[in-house]
Amino acid sequence: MGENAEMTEIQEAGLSLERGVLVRGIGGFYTIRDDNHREYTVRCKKKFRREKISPMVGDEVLFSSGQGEEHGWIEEILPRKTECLRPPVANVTRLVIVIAPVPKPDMILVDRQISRAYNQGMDVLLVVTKYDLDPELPGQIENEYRTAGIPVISVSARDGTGLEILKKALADGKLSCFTGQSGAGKSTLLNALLGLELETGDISRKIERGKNTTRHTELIEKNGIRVMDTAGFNLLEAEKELDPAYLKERYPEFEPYEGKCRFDECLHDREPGCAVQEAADKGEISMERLKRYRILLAEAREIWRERYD
Ligand SMILES: Nc1nc2c(ncn2[C@@H]2O[C@H](COP(=O)(O)OP(=O)(O)OP(=O)(O)O)[C@@H](O)[C@H]2O)c(=O)[nH]1
Ligand SMILES: [Mg+2]
Ligand SMILES: [Zn+2]
Repeated sequence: MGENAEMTEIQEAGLSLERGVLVRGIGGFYTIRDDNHREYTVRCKKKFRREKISPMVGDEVLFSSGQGEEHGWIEEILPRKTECLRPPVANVTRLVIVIAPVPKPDMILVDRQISRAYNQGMDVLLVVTKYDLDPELPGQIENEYRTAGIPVISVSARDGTGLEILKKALADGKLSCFTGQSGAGKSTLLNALLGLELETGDISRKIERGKNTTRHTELIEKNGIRVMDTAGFNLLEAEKELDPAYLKERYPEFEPYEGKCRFDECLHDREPGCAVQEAADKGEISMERLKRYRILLAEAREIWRERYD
């Protein structure tokens, strides 16, 4: 109702609004792409700041395109299907976590991102890249995530391994977001996949400068694929707001054992008679994942205590 009333107001003011998706935002200017792949540079109305909403890459918006030299404005941000703060993106329906042998993968970070993706109702795809450097890593990752039902695709931007398989997996209409550590090879992989010229950088230089090569999120639409490139992580950084009691629900591989632990309230954190622990002991689920789950659980409990006790 409120939205409709506002729409009419805007229409009565004689503005004709167009619809598009926010593909980039730099220095207070946003680039909107319409259905015909035309791009417009616009600014954002102050009312959003008052409402504490900031436009994010991936947002579907209604905008005025501006005239001549005058830039247009974002007038409305349409309701978001999903929302992520790190990286700040909207409407992503598949999180693609890129893992490489170098820099050494931080699997806690990976599990944290998986948990957050599930929390938003996103799909997860693990992409293990730089196959040319280490053909063993994909198998290890696959072992850890098989019982969670999380698909793993192994690729190399260098020699082309797996690129066709990945392309096919991405071309299903979902909005994918590439994330992962800085230097994992996200931009290089997107260049190889889609024939782009995104900036890429040497790992040693990244570490020296402590900086990402990719600094701005970018939404790319090409060959039926909709995908975002984002700046990678350098540190363990995340939103740690999860309720500890719900963390286990983000682990699909625990599901078959729910209700089978001695205690109804079992959080699978070394309680006696824990069916999840037994499953890990028998190798039915990944012990590594369970260990990392307990680290994230301790973290969630800590945050919970700080906030509510
Ligand atoms: N051997 C090998 N090197 C790769 C491959 N893919 C990327 N690289 C190298 O990895 C380094 C980092 O690549 P980028 O694409 O800039 O990494 P990124 O994940 O986009 O990094 P940020 O933008 O900082 O988050 C570059 O030196 C690439 O040449 C690959 O498949 N094999
Ligand atoms: Mg990059
Ligand atoms: Zn248990």
